[in-house]
Amino acid sequence: MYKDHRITVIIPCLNEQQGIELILRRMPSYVDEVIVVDNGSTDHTATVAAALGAQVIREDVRGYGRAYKRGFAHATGDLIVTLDGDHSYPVDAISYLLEAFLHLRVDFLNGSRFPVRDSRSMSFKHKVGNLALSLATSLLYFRWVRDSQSGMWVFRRSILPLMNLESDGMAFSEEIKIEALKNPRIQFGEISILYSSRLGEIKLNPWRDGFHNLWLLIQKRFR
Ligand SMILES: Nc1nc2c(ncn2[C@@H]2O[C@H](COP(=O)(O)OP(=O)(O)O)[C@@H](O)[C@H]2O)c(=O)[nH]1
Ligand SMILES: [Mg+2]
Repeated sequence: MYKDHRITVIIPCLNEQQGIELILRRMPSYVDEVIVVDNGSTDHTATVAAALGAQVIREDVRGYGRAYKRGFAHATGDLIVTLDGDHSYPVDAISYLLEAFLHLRVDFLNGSRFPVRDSRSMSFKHKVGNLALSLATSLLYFRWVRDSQSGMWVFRRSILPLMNLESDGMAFSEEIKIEALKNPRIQFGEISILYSSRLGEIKLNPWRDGFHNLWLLIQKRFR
């Protein structure tokens, strides 16, 4: 419990045995529930996560968005915190995010990786892609968003029924933010977090996922 709120942390993982171990070892004790959604990792992700106290849920259909939707269905906390299993997002900043979330009285708080402080954490290509997609989101939805592709968010579980989450892949990250941004019943906020280099192998395909995400932004806007 964090200040009377039950906390669920959800982590989608595909072959992240190194990262998930570090994350779970650093998980703050006030977190009530940690859900790792595994899509058939072929390494020791599932056993490591279970041994370190996470609830491991198996999702058979591949995909980042698919994994999150499965995790959401199992979550019981009042507030949900998300992050990647690659140890690139700051586990130590969960209390900072929760504190900001409560202080700002928002329903959805996005952790922005910008400005990037550790230049090794994001390649030039990824930086340009992330900023271009964030700019496109801002222009299409008339709302300034610094990092539409961030994987670390805090939100009230009670807003889930207000959002229409269709994407099963990497575009899920921007979709959930768009759904939060454009809904007048959901207060959206964003604060900066420290992003660092990932452990293990990247699952994102920059060109394919980048253009797919741009297409989704446009489609959702004009539908
Ligand atoms: N369960 C599950 N997790 C996935 C899948 N694809 C990616 N992930 C996880 O989602 C997170 C984000 O992927 P990552 O490769 O770090 O992409 P990036 O952070 O956008 O560069 C990582 O924890 C991955 O292990 C998938 O198909 N299923
Ligand atoms: Mg990552």
